[in-house]
Amino acid sequence: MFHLRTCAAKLRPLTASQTVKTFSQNRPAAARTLGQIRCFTAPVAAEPFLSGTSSNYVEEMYYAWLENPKSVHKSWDIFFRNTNAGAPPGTAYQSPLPLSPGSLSAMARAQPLVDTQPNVDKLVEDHLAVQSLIRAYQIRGHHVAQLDPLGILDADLDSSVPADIISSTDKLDLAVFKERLRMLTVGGFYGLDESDLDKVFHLPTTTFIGGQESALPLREIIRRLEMAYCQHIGVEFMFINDLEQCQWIRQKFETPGIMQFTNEEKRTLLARLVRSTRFEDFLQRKWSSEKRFGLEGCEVLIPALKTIIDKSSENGVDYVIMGMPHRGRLNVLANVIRKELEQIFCQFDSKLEAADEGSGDVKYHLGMYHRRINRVTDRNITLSLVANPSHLEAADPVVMGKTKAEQFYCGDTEGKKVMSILLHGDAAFAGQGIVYETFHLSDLPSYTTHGTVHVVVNNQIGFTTDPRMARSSPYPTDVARVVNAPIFHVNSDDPEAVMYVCKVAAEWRSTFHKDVVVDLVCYRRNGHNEMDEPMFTQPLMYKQIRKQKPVLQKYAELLVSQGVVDQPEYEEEISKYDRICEEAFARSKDEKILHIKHWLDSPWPGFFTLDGQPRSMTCPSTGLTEDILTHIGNVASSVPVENFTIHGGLSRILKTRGELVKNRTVDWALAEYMAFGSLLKEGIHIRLSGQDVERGTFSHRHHVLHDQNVDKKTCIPMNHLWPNQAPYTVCNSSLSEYGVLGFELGFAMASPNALVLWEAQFGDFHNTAQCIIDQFICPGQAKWVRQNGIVLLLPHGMEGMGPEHSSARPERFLQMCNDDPDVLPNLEEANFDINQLYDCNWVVVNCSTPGNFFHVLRRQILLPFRKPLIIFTPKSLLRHPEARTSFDEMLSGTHFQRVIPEDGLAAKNPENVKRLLFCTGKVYYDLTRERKARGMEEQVAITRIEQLSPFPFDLLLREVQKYPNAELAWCQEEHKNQGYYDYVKPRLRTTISRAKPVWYAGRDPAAAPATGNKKTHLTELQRLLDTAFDLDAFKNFS
Ligand SMILES: Cc1ncc(C[n+]2csc(CCOP(=O)(O)OP(=O)(O)O)c2C)c(N)n1
Ligand SMILES: [Mg+2]
Repeated sequence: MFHLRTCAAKLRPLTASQTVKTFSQNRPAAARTLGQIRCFTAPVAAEPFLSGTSSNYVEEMYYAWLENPKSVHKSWDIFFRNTNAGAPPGTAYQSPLPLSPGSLSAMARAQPLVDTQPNVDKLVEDHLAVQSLIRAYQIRGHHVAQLDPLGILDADLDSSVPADIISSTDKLDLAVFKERLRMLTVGGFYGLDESDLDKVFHLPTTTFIGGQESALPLREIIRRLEMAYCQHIGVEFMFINDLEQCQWIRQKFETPGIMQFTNEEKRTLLARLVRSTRFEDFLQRKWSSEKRFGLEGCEVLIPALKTIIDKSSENGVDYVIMGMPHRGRLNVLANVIRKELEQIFCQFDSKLEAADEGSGDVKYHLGMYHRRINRVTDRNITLSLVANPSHLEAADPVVMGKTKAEQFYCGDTEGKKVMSILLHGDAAFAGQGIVYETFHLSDLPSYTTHGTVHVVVNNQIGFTTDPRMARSSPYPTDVARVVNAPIFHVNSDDPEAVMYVCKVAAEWRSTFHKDVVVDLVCYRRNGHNEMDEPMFTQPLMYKQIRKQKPVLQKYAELLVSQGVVDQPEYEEEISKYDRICEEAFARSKDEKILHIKHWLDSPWPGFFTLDGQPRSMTCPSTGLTEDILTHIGNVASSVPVENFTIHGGLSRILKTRGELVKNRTVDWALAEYMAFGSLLKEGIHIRLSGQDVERGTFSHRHHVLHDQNVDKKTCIPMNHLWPNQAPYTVCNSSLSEYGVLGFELGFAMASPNALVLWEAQFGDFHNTAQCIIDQFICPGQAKWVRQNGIVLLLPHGMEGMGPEHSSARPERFLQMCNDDPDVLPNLEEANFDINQLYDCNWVVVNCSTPGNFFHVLRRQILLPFRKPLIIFTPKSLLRHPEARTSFDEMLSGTHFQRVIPEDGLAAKNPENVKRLLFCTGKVYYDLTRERKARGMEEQVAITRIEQLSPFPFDLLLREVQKYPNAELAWCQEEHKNQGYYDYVKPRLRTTISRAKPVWYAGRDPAAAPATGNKKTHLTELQRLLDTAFDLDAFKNFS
């Protein structure tokens, strides 16, 4: 009631013309204006009919009237005018004029409600009831739509019909319908009567069912609503908080006769269904006992995707990046991407030899990249299917990231040229959290791809699990509601309905650049794979499926009956495609070698030689000239724009930076600046993404300056370094690791000429992105011959901060390195270090100096190939006065140091050294402090392993040989079962041909990464330092 009172009160102080202007100029401002108007003291109009649910409708009509007084029925026009003019309560309503006759033939039969002496209350209430009814269909019609081709399940897992819908659909026979109407009417929901069915009602502006008509008999209103919302399409959209978008959808589905197809379109659809169906049949005939995760039961997916692509191509898109799971993947490769059939068929040959290095992957995981002409639009189109692991939905953010990158590199700032399509299974879409995380990236400025079309192959089962046991939401697609994406559920046995929603989905994307979901409600004709027996677990469903006529047959019969095609023509289409398959099959037998390179989803033309090799096997110096270092340093310590006020604390930080530059030294933040800034100069785009990366979790970075006086006024000095420099993107991400790391990995796929970095807030948080690390980053090249140069910055270190935030879990990364701990490589080989890098699956480093961090970042790009780089980054070292590097170590000619040897007193007289301690990362500073305090600088040498993997066997052998009388020990601050020990020890032993033991100085094994007690932390640290410098510590073990 409050709502409506407000509405009525709002009417009072405005004249119609004034108000029309205010509201039509700027709708969003209306709320604010109204809020102020409510303060007027004029009494609230107390119209008897203005109550409860009616308020929304009156208000909606009121808005419509404000914009255009003619858009509402005359009676409402008068009412609003009277109310606005200050008519006392109860007198604003006047009997309207009769409707113009002949506007609709049905109306001739209709009883004119509006020209009889009005029972005002009844008249208004009936109109409101009709409006409520219309709205009920718009909101809940999809619950009644006939979505399940099998007719046994309810797509929303609920067989009841919403209480406010008068449905006469198949679910309800006429008797039930009448009873339902009676219940809703007699003193019931709407107060309408069966006799009202022939009365004519005015339609609100929020419906398009009238077409050219502005009023219809109630019977016709219900019929049209049912046609729009309760047939084979279920439209879910009324949760969208945007009137224009809702109107757009209503118009697309309500307009009478809007779903029309030309005969040509129907024939194309049939031909596409023929291909889709016969492809599956062909595979079944030839390889009946092979897993292929066929599409049977959802053959319509192929024409659906093609429709989305055709429509998007028509709207200007020329690059579509797709991600999809197992189901129907081969069919998509064959009939959407148009991979040569023989290349697909030869994959079934178990004797096929792999021509490329790596482990390869099963045929339904491989990616693909293909450029061709779209035959419908005659425009060029590039299609890329991203290779994916078995982990369902894991490829979603990767596809998004790649799409974003392709858009970025071609200057497509609105997503008009490049788009993505993601396919999903019903169980995975509902169950996997990454779907939600990916949706949350969809509208963020640095992550949006300006709309993705999602297609769900909703076969109403996941492996053997019934949806009623697999999800708590009505539909598997409910997750999409969080971003206000419209959801079009459609019965897959109605191919024309499917094509229609696909067209609308593509148009939606190109109109609003927002995500949209097409839910293909279908079935799975076979078991989960072709070997599985579905009757074990879904006996009734599968009995029905056995009876189900294939959609191709149904549609062909329909078109033959309509005279659109004739039977021989249809049969010829089938035999034509069968012949194509047979011929390709014959050719496939000639294929003896599998070139996984032919299945690359992201080729990097120009980066490699024509046969895919690196252009050299060397890496130039990663150093820079003094001028460049100084220039970057100066920009990094200044505000390079006028009239910009920064925070006082930040001024001090910049001043300190400036002093460092004057002294020709860098700290961690400055080293990173130098690396980024110099690469930008060389045309390398840099993208740093992660939670709070702009400032830096530890407040050391400050890559985005914020004006203290003007909201959202920022400055990124890194983008003010050089004329014609490459752009620098630094972006705080959503609080998701899985989604964002996947996204950045995808971004890094697009081009080798970009440094893409993801920083974890603390290193341990990477575990919520473990799937991306395990399935893509670590084995990506081995599985898919695809290189990727993504960099992971993982803050790591035991700082007494408790078990969380301490460990980036180096042991996990090291355990997944592919180098052999027991085999000493040929150290004499030319370019040993580069070859090692080329062979490894990823590079793992823990730099102890800012300078080395600078070099390794630059090396990442200067290498002639790409490998993922894992960097354990420090926390306390960011500000440690000793963790500084002089410009001298960064000048031209300098390199990344895989090992930093001892260079103090111990190195001067190596024969006197009793112990050679190896370590990595920040513990080095604890060790040198302790060594100094104990006066043991001549007895103990400390060598830092900066690049843990690939293991620097060559340099470490040199170190060991230098100190012939020293015993060897590995020292780490991490617990013994964690950190680097298990990785380093066997490799060190291999380096020295197991001639000596390698002792351990560090914390005991533990379940948690660190203690929660600061004092215990310090005690543990002291104990490990004691062991490291107690030259008798290992005597008893010898
Ligand atoms: C993350 C993950 N968990 C479990 C599996 C094992 N698995 C493979 S397919 C499948 C069922 C998928 O059902 P749905 O998403 O509905 O796709 P459908 O097979 O029905 O097309 C499961 C559980 C997997 N591949 N990935
Ligand atoms: Mg399924």
